[in-house]
Amino acid sequence: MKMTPKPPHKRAAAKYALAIGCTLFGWLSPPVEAVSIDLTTSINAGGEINGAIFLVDNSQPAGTGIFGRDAGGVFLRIQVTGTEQGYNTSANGVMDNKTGPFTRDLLYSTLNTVSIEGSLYVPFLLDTNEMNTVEGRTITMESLKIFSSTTGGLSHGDIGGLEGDAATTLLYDLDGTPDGDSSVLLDYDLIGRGSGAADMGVFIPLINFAGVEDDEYIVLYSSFSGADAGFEEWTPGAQGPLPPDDPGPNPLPEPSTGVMGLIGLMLILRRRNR
Ligand SMILES: [Ca+2]
Ligand SMILES: [Ca+2]
Ligand SMILES: [Ca+2]
Repeated sequence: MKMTPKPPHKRAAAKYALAIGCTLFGWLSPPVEAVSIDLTTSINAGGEINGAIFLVDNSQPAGTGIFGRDAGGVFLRIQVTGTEQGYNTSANGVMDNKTGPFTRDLLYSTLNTVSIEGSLYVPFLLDTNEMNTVEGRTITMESLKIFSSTTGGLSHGDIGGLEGDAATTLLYDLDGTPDGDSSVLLDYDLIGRGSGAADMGVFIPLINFAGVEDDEYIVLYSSFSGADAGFEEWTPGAQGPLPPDDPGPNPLPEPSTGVMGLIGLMLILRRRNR
């Protein structure tokens, strides 16, 4: 439908009304708090955004082909200097993906679950590769969107195309509600092993995947700022149940409640990814 442009005085009045409306809305509604998790401070750092848990991980070795081998291996590699983005697909030349066998479609049936304090989560691990300098070593994950898709080999060149594809359903959004525009700051070498060790474990509530069929694909889109050096790569995490639901053959001390108590979980993940 073609819109008839408003005369200038009506446009100004409309803008004025919009400004007043926005001000009133700002007074009446609580501000949407952006969450920024800093995983560079210690190996015990962690936090929660829109229900997902983000923790420092030190799984190793994390070299491509070894990283996450027990859980299906690397499914996405992204590499550009500055701002970079990509999502896993078996199509070539998409966004800032590195093409090749390590960027590929991922079937939902191949993913694992872990139990954290009585709730099930789908785990993913990220390994970043950055410059070994004070300024270069950090990288910020600005976006993380996880979709199901009834078709594989998607080749949209922008995130709008991916979101708008009738085959995809958004399951998780780092920038969604209730937390709003959020981010996670990472250090490629927090534990001193560079790109040979993973950097972050991400745990998405299993309930977000409700209704996804085993033969559907899972599409993980992520974008980063402050990127340099080599590629960032994603792999599924290993299967649970894990502490505190299953103490395993080498019981760990009972974790305290809350995210900080989950470091024991990461120790188990590290063991299972060797
Ligand atoms: Ca960097
Ligand atoms: Ca964001
Ligand atoms: Ca990099």
